[in-house]
This record gives sequence, structure tokens and C-alpha cells, in this order.
Amino acid sequence: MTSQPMTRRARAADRPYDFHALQDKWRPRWRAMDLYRTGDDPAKPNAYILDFFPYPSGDGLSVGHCRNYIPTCVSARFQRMRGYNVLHPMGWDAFGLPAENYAIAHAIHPRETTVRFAANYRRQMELVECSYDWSREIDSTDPAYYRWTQWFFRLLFRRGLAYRAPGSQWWCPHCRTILANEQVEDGRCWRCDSIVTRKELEQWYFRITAYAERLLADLDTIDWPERIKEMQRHWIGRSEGADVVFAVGGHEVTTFTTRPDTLYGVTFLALAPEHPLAERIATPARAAEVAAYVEAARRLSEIERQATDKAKTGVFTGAYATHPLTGAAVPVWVADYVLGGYGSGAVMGVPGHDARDFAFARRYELPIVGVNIPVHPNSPPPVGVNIPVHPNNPPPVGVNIPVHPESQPSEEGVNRDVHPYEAPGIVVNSGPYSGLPSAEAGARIAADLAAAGRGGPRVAYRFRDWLISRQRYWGAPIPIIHCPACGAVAVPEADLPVLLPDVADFTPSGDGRSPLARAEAWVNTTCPQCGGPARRETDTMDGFACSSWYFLRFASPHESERPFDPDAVRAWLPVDTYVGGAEHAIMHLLYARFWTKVMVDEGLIDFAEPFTQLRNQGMLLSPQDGLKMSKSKGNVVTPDEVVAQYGTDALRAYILFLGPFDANALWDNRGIVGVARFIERYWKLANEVAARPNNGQPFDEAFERERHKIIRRVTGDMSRFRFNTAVAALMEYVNDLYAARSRPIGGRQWRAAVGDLTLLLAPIAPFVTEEVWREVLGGKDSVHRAAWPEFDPALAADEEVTIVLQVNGKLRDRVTLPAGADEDALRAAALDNAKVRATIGERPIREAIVVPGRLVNVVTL
Ligand code: ANZ
Ligand code: ZN
Repeated sequence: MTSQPMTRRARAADRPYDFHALQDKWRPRWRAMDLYRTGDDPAKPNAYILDFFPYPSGDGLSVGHCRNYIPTCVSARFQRMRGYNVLHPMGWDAFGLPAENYAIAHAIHPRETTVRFAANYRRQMELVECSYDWSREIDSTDPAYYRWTQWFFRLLFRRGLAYRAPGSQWWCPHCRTILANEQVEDGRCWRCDSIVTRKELEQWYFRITAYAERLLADLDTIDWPERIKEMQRHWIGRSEGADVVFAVGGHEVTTFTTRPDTLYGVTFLALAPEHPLAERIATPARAAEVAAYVEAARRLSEIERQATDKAKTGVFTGAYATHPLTGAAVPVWVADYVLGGYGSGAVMGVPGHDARDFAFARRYELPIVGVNIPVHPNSPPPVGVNIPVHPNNPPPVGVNIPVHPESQPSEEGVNRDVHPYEAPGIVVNSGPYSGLPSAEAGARIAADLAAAGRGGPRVAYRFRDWLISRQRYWGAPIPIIHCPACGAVAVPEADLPVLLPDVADFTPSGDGRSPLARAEAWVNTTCPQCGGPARRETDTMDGFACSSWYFLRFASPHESERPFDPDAVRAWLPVDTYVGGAEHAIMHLLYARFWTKVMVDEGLIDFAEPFTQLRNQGMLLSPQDGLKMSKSKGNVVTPDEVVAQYGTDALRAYILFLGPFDANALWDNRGIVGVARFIERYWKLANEVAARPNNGQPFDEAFERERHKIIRRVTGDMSRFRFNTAVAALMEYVNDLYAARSRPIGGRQWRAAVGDLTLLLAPIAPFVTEEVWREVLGGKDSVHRAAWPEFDPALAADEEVTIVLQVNGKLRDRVTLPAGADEDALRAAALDNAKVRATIGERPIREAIVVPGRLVNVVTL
């Protein structure tokens, strides 16, 4: 027994770090305070920070999901402390195939599983203390929500942007439903991996192609990863070119070309097997062969048909087309490398200048005519010929195209041994257009075709209208009534929502009709227009319709008269920061942009783009196999187990620390130990030094500078989504403070340092910082309501050194960093560097070797 009475200070310093106790203590208090309620202080600016709308799966959340939700939570907390009103909501995108397939497999109604799984997600999100305002929780399967999804359908229908058309559609024989183009990957269903086939059905479409130009142009106005923008541009697939119309017997065949300048090089026409004229123009002698070819081609997927290594096959129809400018007879073929759904489903074959046409012509011994030659001054002249190639030379008129020395020379530009010359150049062998640069010749030819009524300039897009009808139960019913007299009539606004009826059997019927078709009492209704007997549309909407407007709903989630309150939307939208996985690059992110533009046209909102800044988090890979975590692979680490062992604060800090936010990373069970130790060291330090006396010690200038520097670094890192370097900087600062304990620093300076450290760490580790703030530093209100600390730029200025960054021993970049930066900071800077990242690509990182003050070498697996 000690005879010395313990001082209050000593007791505080000895308090063990018990994260369970801290979590149990602060959680209920924060709930009672409604700590994360959306701010509404009119004096403050607003910030809207949003996660992608998750589908609550039965598997629950893994730590991989936390890579999305924890960084956005940290951003939200950071912005609140910086004086913003923050909207940071969460909800459930719960309609759709996965929920329904689960329900069928387990014989549970999807409504039940939706509620259960969403509750589990929310429990886990609360476990990791995501700072969502749960009073704004929404659920896309709630009639109070999908009523408005249906309202938007009506809006699109009224504006001519929702229409019904027959079509050959992708059909998944296993899920027994139609799939959108985007849901077919490599000829397989995106959900169940079955090989898809074709089925003819009446379908509903949204006319997204009407917005192609705006969807392209506005990409330039938003702060999104360039890779995602490029994927959208590619998907939209804008091509400038011309239509060229060929007469074939009594018919006309329109072809779309991006190279009208090559028109004199046409030696055949090729029609897609699904072209309406393919069988009709065939001569009687060739009809049977053409029909057989068309039938066989139908069974191939588009992917198979487009494969570049696939032999280009076709069949001659026996018919000839008339060249619109020269009047020459051009043989017409049917070929499966021509796609039915693109351009006009017919191609003018120019084997001299197009690789696919070239391969086709070689196979079927069709003539190859060169009508373009290179012009670049630095390009070597084509082998074996002597023709002027410099642009300053007189234009070559009527010359032959490049001939390989070993090939047979040919007459009049016809040669079978050349390679196709695909780049633009100078046009030759083309009558009045010879001698012109390709672009100019193309423009003139297109104009002349237009004047002759044989086509003209046109812009084509690769993407198609958005197919939105699903022959499935678990979706928002399409609010349409089919009347024998009036046709398709929209359900009046007053009758919304069209409730999804409760059916006992929601398995798909397999005949292409939705299970709703069996709910006779629901299907039979009266026409809203003429009052006669009519039937409801039985297809449901693609789940991507629900997620095309949910970000607006969060602004006023309980609004019952309208989809959203325009004032609330004006206050919060567009979303400032939107975060989710890169797998949604096209579908959701394109559809939401489309709906936003329709709403602008309807005068509902006044911003053209829904998400000002987009960020994609990297994947978290399993330590077992280096693969993405998934229940089916059995390689999942759950937040539940990590929180139980190390606490919420350590999980959060580790998720942020384990690599650059947007890079793939491996979960490492040892890594979290180090981070947990850092939190405990912070705790001990705070308890020990905060109570130091102020006995007139001299003011420590260097110590003060360190404080300003750490504020500057963490503020900058947080604003730029560089959470890993923020955590590394804080770790370094804690080390520095430990080292400073032996210096004669007064209590006031210590409390300033520990106080700011606590504020900087608060968004990352909310529990331990709250305890320190309130119980050790004597804070009156929550640390999470405190103001973010400020720094003096003059005091925060750094001495700097140049650090060499290598990947596998090769120099990739040089960066300037603070002279004192420690190993973790150097490592973090290397892993965060764009050139290093580009070199590493998707490869997992084995280690990063640091030579302090000099270099970092990142070694990949
Ligand atoms: C003649 C030509 C000559 C072409 C030449 C290219 C080079 P992008 O750029 O992707 O839009 N094409 C047109 N419709 C097609 C279809 N339904 N299926 C397959 N190919 C089709 O491609 C446009 C070019 O792809 C068009 O320009 C056409 O070939 C082909 F030296 O016409 B081109
Ligand atoms: Zn009617």
C-alpha cells in the first residue's frame, strides 16, 4: 500500500484505454443530442455529401464497404467542424433482381427481407459510427417513395421520352427476364452468369439518346475521375460522318460511314443479318443460302460477332447496288460483322481503308481499291512506289496506291496485296475529289450526296435508348393502363402510387410475362380516359429508375405533395461530393444525369448536372487470396468482428490509413494492430500532458510551429480525400509530442497542442477524442460540434526535401516533402503519387521500402 496520496493528475494518466466503455458511454448521449442532424443554420454554407444508394444485401457489410462509408463520414464530420450545414443521408435501393432472386431461393417475400437486411445494414453503419442523419432514411420500395418514381415515369411519358416498341431483346434464361444491354457482360447475365439469348417482346424504353449531345458536352463541366468520363464518352459513342444511300433494285439501302472521303473505294455493300432487306433483295438462286446464313447469325451474341479475331463471314445476295456518284454496280452481301443496332445496319465496304472490310474482301476475293495515301511529312513513303507524299508537293492525281514490292502490280489501283491504310491522308482515284485532304473531300462528298438526295452529313451514336421494362415482380409497377380503345394511357397523378399487389407466387413465369400478369384482380381495371374495361401494364421498372432521382428525395424525404420540395432542393443540390464504386461508371451515373436534364427541361430544377464532384474508392482485397471480399468466396472480414476486437475508432483509422482512398488495397490483420496502438498512445499522451502545470516556462517557438504545421497538413489532406496521409501525419505528430515531453513546455502550450490534435483526430476517431475533449480537456460541448482549428501560414511553412519515388526499383517521380517527414508519411506520399499509381495499376503492393530523407521504393507482388 502506498502512503503517497495519488494526485488527480496521476490517476488520469493511468486511466486504461477501454474502447468498449467509451463506445457505450458516448453512443446513447450522441443519439440523445441528435448529433448528426442535418444542419439548418441560415448563416452557414451547405454541403451535401452522398454515398451511392446501396442495395441492402443479405450478406451484410464487409470492411470493404467501409472504404466507401467511412471516408464520406469523415468528410461530413470535417465539413461540419469547418462550419458547414451538412446533409449526409443514407437509404436503400432495395428493388431489383438480387432481392427477388434471394426471396425466391429462400421462399421469403422480398418485402420482409428488404426490411430485415436494411435494418442490418443500418445496425452495422451505426456500429462504425457513420454520421448519417437517420431521420432522412429512405427506401425505394416504400410506396411513399415509388409513388414519385412513377410520377417521373409519367413525366417522361408526357414528354415523349418513354415509349413502347417491339424489339429483339437480351433474355436471361435463368433469371427469366429481359436484360438491358448494360446488364449483359461478355454475352452473359450480369447477375447469374448464364449465357443470354434473344427474345422478341414489346418493351418500354426511355429515350436517353435524345440527350446524347448534352450528356457528352456537360461532362466537361464536372469534377469526376477522367476515367469515368472517358467511359461515358465511349459508351455514348459519338461519330461524325455521313449517310450514303445506294439504290438496290427498287429498294434503297442507307449506309452510315465515318469516312465519306473513301466513297470511290467502295467495292461491296454489306448488310447486317437483321437488316430488313437482307432476305428480300436476294436473287431466287441465292435466297436459300442467304436465309440459312441469317438464321445462323441470329444465334450469335453481339460480342461474338464483333470479336476482332473472328473470321469475317458473309454471303452474296446476288443483287447489285448502284454507286450514288459513279453509277458503278456494287455487289451486295450479308455479313455478320455488320451490327443491326448501329448506324443503319449496313456498311459500304471499303477494303482499301478499313481493316474489317479488308479482311472480308480478302476472304471472298472482292476487289480492293486504294483511294487515300499518307501525307505526313515525316512518314516514310510507302514501299515500292514513287509518289509525292509531302503536303507541299503537288497533289498526286490518279496514282496507284502503295504496292508492296513482292506483290503483283495491278491495274487501275486494284491490288490484292496491300494492307488497308486506315489513317486519313490525301484522296486519290476519286474523280473530282482527287488531290484533296481526306477531311475536305469527305465534307464535299457528304454535301454533294445531300444535294443529290443520296444521304448527307450525319452524327451517329453508339448507345441505344434505355430499356426499362422488367418482367419481374420486385419493382415499381409501370403506371400505364392499356385500353383497347385509347391505347397506352398513363395512370392519373391522383391515382398514384400504383401499388405493387401482394402475390403469393412471385416467381417469373418464363413466358416473357411478369408474375404480375397472374394477379388478375389487379390487372383488370378501367381506362382512365374512356372508362371502358382495360388492363394494367404488368412489367415493372428497372431499379435504375429508382436511383435516378433519390439524391433529390433526401433534400425533403418526407414531402408528401411532390417528389421534392423545390426550396430544399435549391438549398442542397447538386450533390457536392458523391462517392461510390467505379463499377457504376455507366449505368447509374449516366441515367441519373439524363433524368436531371429532363427535370431541367421540365423547369423542376435549375442545375444541369446532379453530382458536382465524384470520387471512386478503391477496392479492399482479402488478405487470404488478394481477391475482392465476398461472402461466396468466404474471404470476408466484417466490421462486427473488427470492432469487437479493436473498437470502432481503430477500424475507422485503419480503413483510412491502409492506402490512398481510390487505390485497391489489401486488408492486413497486423496493420490494424499498429493503428490501434497509435490511438492508445494518443489517449495516454493526452491524459498525461493535458494536466501539466503552467509554471512560467518559456514559450517554445518550435513546438508552436509543429502545431501549425500539423493543422495545415491534415486540413489539406482532408480537403483532398487524402485520408491515409492525414492519419500518417497525425501518427507522426503524436510521436513528436512524446519526444517533446522532456522539454520545458508549459501546460498552456501542451493543452493547445493536445486540443488541436484532438480536433484533427475527431472525424477519424470520434469516441476517444470525445472522451479526451470532454473529460480530460474539460470541453463543454461535443468535440464534434467544435470548430476546426486554424493555422498561421507563416508558422506552418516547412523546410522541404526532394524524395525520389520508385516502383520496383525504377524511378517514377520526384516529390517535395517536409524535411522531417517520417517513414509513414513518405510511404503514404509514394502510394498517393499519380505516376506511381499509374505504374502499379491493379497489382497489389507487397511493401514500400523507405530511405528517410531520400527515397521510397514500392514493390508489387
Ligand atoms: C466506310 C468506311 C471506310 C468506314 C473506312 C471506316 C473506314 P464508328 O467510328 O465506330 O462510328 N459501320 C457503320 N455501320 C456499321 C454497323 N452497323 N456495323 C458495323 N460497322 C458499321 O464506325 C463507323 C464505321 O463503322 C463506318 O464507317 C462503317 O465503316 C462501319 F476507310 O464506312 B465505315
Ligand atoms: Zn380507353
